[in-house]
Amino acid sequence: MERTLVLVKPDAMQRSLAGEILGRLERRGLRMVGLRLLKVDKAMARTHYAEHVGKPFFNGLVNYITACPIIAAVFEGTNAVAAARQVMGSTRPTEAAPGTIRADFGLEVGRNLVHGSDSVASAKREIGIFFAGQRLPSWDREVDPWVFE
Ligand code: D4T
Repeated sequence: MERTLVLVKPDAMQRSLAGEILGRLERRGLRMVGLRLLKVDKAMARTHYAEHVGKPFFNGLVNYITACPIIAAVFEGTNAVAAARQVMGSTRPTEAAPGTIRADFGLEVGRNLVHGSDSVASAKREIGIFFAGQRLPSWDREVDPWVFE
């Protein structure tokens, strides 16, 4: 069982696609274990995108991710890191497979709607940034929602 960090980025928020995006991940079978609406500040953006410091698109990336409130979510499931990225499609929307979020809703790499952690180690680091100090609930104890005790 893995966990991965998902961001619904500003372009998706402004286009009212948050429900669509979270719904696609849910329907795949991934379970939500963390959910936050927040406005990312510059410091948080630089920490999250530390691997891209110095790249030509870095400043644009920071301005983009801090543009308006976004949703940060943690999804859990079998191979959650790969499964979430599969639902999202390739980073460049024009290279993403049809049926993926990025292919279905985007064209520009700088407006690619979503973020998904690229490894279990990245997920751990990124969940630490967006859910610092928060205890995420567990789904270990299954409860049938149709049975009332
Ligand atoms: P994120 O991190 O946003 O999920 O994207 P990926 O994991 O799929 O891709 P990435 O780390 O390589 O890129 C991070 C972020 O930078 C934007 N970007 C990327 C850009 O604006 N121009 C570029 O040339 C590249 C490579 C898009 C995603």
